[in-house]
Amino acid sequence: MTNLSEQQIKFYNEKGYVAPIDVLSIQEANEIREEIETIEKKWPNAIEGLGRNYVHMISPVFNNVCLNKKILDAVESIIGKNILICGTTLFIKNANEKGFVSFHQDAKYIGLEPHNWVTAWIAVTNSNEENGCMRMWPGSHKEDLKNHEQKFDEDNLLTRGQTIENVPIEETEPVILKAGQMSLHHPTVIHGSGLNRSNDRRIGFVVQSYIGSNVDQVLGKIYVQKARGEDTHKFHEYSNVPKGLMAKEDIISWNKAKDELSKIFYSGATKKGKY
Ligand SMILES: O=C(O)CCC(=O)C(=O)O
Repeated sequence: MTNLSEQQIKFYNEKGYVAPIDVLSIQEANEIREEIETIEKKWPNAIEGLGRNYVHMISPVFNNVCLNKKILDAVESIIGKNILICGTTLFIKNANEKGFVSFHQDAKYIGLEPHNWVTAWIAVTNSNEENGCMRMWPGSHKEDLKNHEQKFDEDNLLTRGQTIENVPIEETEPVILKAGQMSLHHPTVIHGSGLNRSNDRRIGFVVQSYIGSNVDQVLGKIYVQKARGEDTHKFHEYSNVPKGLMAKEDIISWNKAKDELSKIFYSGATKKGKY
């Protein structure tokens, strides 16, 4: 078993995240990057904007990562044995672009209740302070949801540019990962990330999120896949398991799932962003 150790669970409970956790080999991480770059070449723009979501529905490579035993063992230590995959997102920061992620709490606009869920950020490339790794405000998950300003900045990788103001950077901790490692973070921990100042891309494949089977979606409809255990509550419809890379029938289901997700992301918002 590769469950989290007692020490790692204590760290997560105290800080709202835990890292680094070794889950993939460098070859497996490179295979994900190759899959991304193959899609980008053959289907330009397909995995940009809203298309960066639910990519496990159109590629067996991404889907298999979501079902990785080491990842699921670690996730089980936090949310228990009945685990569903409710979404995936590619967070890509290209070299020489101005992408950043403002400080926010995932639970603010995502509609997943109760908070028996955890986000797995899997490093496809190294992720460090130079290329804009995530920074966590340790212990912030113990507080209530904060006010977020909806800024819709052009370079913000978040849907609405949702921003918690006045986070003391000096109190935040960088989540430094090598390709193939992952971090797990809590639905209410305050986190964000800065610019990529390196000459290469920074890529995170993010399972957003693994949810316990007792977690409902209160803002709309999501498509899930069973990862482990039993679906005790049967709240959600199931997504397809991809038949191949960009298979025709998978693309139809993918488009439907992304449209529903967009309704959740912009529920109550005055306008839509590019994701
Ligand atoms: O990739 C990033 O820099 C931020 C990702 C993020 O906010 C998340 O996974 O919740």
